[in-house]
Amino acid sequence: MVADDLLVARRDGVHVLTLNRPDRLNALTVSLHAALMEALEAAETDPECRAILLHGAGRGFCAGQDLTEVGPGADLGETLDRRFNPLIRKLHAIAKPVVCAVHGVAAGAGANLALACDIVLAAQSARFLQAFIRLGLLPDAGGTWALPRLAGPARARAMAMLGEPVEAPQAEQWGLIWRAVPDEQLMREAERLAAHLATGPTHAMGLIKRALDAAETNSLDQQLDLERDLQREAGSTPDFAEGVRAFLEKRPARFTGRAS
Ligand code: T3D
Repeated sequence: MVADDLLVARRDGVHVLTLNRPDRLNALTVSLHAALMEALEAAETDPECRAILLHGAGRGFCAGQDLTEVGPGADLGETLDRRFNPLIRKLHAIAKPVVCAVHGVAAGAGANLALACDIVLAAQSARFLQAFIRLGLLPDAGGTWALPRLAGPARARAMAMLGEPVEAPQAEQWGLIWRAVPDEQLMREAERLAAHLATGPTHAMGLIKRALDAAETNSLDQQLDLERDLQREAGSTPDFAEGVRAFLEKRPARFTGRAS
């Protein structure tokens, strides 16, 4: 593994992960995949880590799969099975909020990597590009799942079939991302947001992720039952007790993020 492909900084409860192959627009290699997965697993198990911030070094977020590592004859299904799919599953399963800060271009699986994060901020000049069709491919890394859910089926089809860039303000308007912010404010905003999330009731945030993901396939009845079960769990945390106490005492809550 080339360790410098991914920079990891830990501060104030936040693990900041920086994709660091700027000369290749942070395209994902086998080595970068391994480093990213390792860093996410470390963040997941570190009790001090209460939020993750993902972004890219250089002039763009990520150009997707490194195309020098795949080519005609390669079994693309295997690359997905071994690398992209576990990565996307991990981002959904990790019981901590993941913020993504996108600047420049997020292309191919790089765009869908961003869309798998919980809260996506983008610089106003950033663009999201389902570049796959230019290669004769369909969106992967969860793209065909996320795009219709976030932006709606009509936009998903056009994005996938035309492969045209979607500018960040448009992405915000469509609901693909949380917010587009002035370029010079992106990292400050993303760090502020991650730091804020890191002081929140972390266990409840993990439960929110579970509930919202399950809602994609559950009936209303199933979802109501799930909310009951998860709310019972949230209601047994010290953070719920603290939240109520803080409300009654008219002061900000001091959450620990702990489950018990
Ligand atoms: O199983 C599987 O593996 C299938 C999985 C597929 C997942 C995918 O992600 S498929 C989609 C892969 N990504 C792309 O098709 C995007 C390719 N890149 C581009 O179309 C353009 O680079 C961008 C539109 C993203 C940005 O354009 P621009 O003009 O701002 O930058 P550039 O000059 O094209 O790129 C800068 C350098 O990065 C350049 O290298 P050079 O010429 O300076 O030596 C370029 O070759 C390199 N680069 C950019 N993207 C990739 C890349 N190198 C390898 N792989 C890339 N994906």
